[in-house]
Amino acid sequence: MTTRSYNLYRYSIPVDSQLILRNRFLKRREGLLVRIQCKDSEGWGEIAPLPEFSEETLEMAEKQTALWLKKWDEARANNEKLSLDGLYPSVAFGLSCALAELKGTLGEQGNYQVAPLCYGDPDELYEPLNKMQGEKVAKIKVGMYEANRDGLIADMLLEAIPDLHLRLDANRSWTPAKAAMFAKYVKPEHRSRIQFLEEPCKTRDESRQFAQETGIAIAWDESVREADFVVQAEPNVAAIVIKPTLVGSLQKCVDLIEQAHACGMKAVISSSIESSLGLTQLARIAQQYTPNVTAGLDTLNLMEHQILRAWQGSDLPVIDLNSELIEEVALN
Ligand code: OSB
Ligand code: MG
Repeated sequence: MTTRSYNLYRYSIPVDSQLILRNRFLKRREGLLVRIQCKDSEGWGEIAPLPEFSEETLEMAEKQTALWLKKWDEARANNEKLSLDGLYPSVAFGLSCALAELKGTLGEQGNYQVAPLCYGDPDELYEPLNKMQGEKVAKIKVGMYEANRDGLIADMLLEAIPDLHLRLDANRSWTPAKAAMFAKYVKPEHRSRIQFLEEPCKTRDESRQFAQETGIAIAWDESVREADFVVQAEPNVAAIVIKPTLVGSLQKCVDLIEQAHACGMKAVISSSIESSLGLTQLARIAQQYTPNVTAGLDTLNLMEHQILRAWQGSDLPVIDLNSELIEEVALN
């Protein structure tokens, strides 16, 4: 009989998420870390529902995780597998990562080259862009200020840095008129260097229309998580954005990636503001399944600490299980 064991921890670390989550404040990022062990191997996973994005709360996720772990332990007698079907996305994702580490199916190597994020001041981009090797790609959150200002900034950057490619993210904030205003300020000869603009408008049809009228490629992000979404090749749709914490198990993410590739689209692994533990796993997933695509994982610096594992090249302090910011969850 094999021996299985597990632990569950809850973390809470200060975060400045205002810029990413727009008007939705989040002062601390809270989540769960799960460790499972079997014989000599162990695996870790992060389960961190993102308030306002995830449907499950941390409490719901914690209860479900505790129950799953108990059943997983009970299944050890006959070395049974336990399905992840029906679990909340954050729970399925975290547990699937822990299982993948345990089984050794998640590669060690990560793709730590991320698209630097800019929230308003384009000058912030010059330094990280200068350090980038290979593809020079940055991401700007748009739709927070005037659409013409967003257009001017994008155009200016594309003009100033001739080998720059941009990703933009409007999070469905524009009316068709505002989206058109943005496009008006981006010179036609610069538009092909916009890799994609995530979800410009409130509806998918408005976004499609925008792309068709402006020649600016778009990407689906919020749409990917909607029940009626199917991955399909469409004119002007360059990519789908995959946020595993909001999507579900690693297998479900891999299925989406494969569907995107089969349609000739990019799949971009993206952060839901996980701690460095989850974020480094996302970098490994990106390396393994989307090796030639720069991932959207530039969110570590919103946090004051890293947890257990360090992001390559980051000098943010790393806290361990002895920290008062991490607490073991009592399970029975
Ligand atoms: O709008 O894509 C978003 C992070 C958390 C919640 C929503 C979003 C994000 C990001 C992550 O933008 C960074 C990225 O995708 O590059
Ligand atoms: Mg987005």
